[in-house]
Amino acid sequence: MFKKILIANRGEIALRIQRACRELGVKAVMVYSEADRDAKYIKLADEAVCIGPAPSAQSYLNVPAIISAAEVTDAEAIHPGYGFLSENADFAERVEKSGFQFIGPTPDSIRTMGDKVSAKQAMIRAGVPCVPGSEGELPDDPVLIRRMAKAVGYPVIIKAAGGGGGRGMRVVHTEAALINAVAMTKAEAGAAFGNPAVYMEKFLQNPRHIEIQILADKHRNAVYLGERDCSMQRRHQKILEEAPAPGINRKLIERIGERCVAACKKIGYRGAGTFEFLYEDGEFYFIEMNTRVQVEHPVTELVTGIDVVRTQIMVAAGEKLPFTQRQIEVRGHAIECRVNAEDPYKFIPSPGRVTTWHAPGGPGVRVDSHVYTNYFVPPNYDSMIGKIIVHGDTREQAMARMRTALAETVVEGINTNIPLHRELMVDAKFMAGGTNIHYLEQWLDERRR
Ligand code: MV4
Repeated sequence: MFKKILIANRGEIALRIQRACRELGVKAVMVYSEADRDAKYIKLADEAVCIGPAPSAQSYLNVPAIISAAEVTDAEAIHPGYGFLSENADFAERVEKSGFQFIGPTPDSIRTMGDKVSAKQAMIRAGVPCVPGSEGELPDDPVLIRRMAKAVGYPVIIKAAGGGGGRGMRVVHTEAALINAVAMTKAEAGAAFGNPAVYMEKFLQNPRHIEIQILADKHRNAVYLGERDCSMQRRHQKILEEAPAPGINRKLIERIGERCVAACKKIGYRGAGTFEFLYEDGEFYFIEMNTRVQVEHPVTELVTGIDVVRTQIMVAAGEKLPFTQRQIEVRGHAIECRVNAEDPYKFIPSPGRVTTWHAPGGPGVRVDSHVYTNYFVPPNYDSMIGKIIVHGDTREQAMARMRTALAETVVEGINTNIPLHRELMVDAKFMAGGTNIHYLEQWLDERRR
């Protein structure tokens, strides 16, 4: 096992990784920006190094500063968390070339999955079901593009190879709009991602967003840890996630999970990863793979009892996965509410001093947050300041526990979206389960009227 790990992130995930290090008897080095200097999780670290001013570009995205911090502290490995440099293949490569272990997949895997066209091609080859479409980059010839769209059937969606997570996509409903839409998406993709390549898919109108968590070691062992339902989102920002996904046939999940595991073995994937699928009319369609630990990993941890972050560190150190697929069971139900420092109705960010922080507790309640009374939420970063996660024997019990947890929670001094979660937890359609990716935005529209 490593003696010392550098954590190249901030906030709740930096604290989450630090806790995993402690449990493994590994020393944790934190890097921080000037905006995070006074945070308690920095003081809790074995060592801490300032890597620059508040703006991310000069601190949490500052590769030379992070590598130097690892050098001066004699860290052996770097955990990138999520966001920031976590899916940057060039960063992973620089980390390894500097003699450190990157806690994540190989730069090659990150690069393949970062390009959504090569990711899809890898999945098609590995037998993972994908959304019908161009099976590669679109050609320039408008005749071929029209022919392809006709074969796929309208509506279609044009997506940028360099995009992902909802960036660089355009829905096309008619042949008349097709060629212009392709040109526009290509131009935007070239400007935004430095890669004008686009591809085409059948546009699914009312899918759910279901993702499969996998873990793989350096010895070609891989397992899946069931699925998460992440359909409750607004503008591609998830606000609430749950596991398992309500109402989906377990045998179908097993079949898809096994495909994901086979794909991991085929491409030599290692570390934690997430296969994102759209689920519609009883079918799964792969869309993207994330090569990092995700915000919503705790719901998987609560239903499987497996520590995803601890396992990421163990497999990066070369250890074998300490469990087999047969030993993995999904037990009960877990729900996560993301706590954002923002107006619960207008969604404007609400940074500032937290004058009261009272976290909930009790059976089956977990809070992942770096916040405390008198913590200052800096205006420079994502508005998520923590997560309330609950587990119960059934979905009903999990929802009941979440209602109690949200009722106990007190955050003063800033606005948060907790009132929104309180309303959702008593919404009849959410409570029934199985709402699709459009439900939250529709619900918000109706509430505004
Ligand atoms: C789609 C789709 C419908 N059909 N692809 C948006 C984020 C990116 N990961 C992929 N996205 C979508 N791709 C096809 N072929 C609808 C979406 C989509 C979406 C997907 C997941 C969660 C929320 C979403 C919100 C709007 C659109």
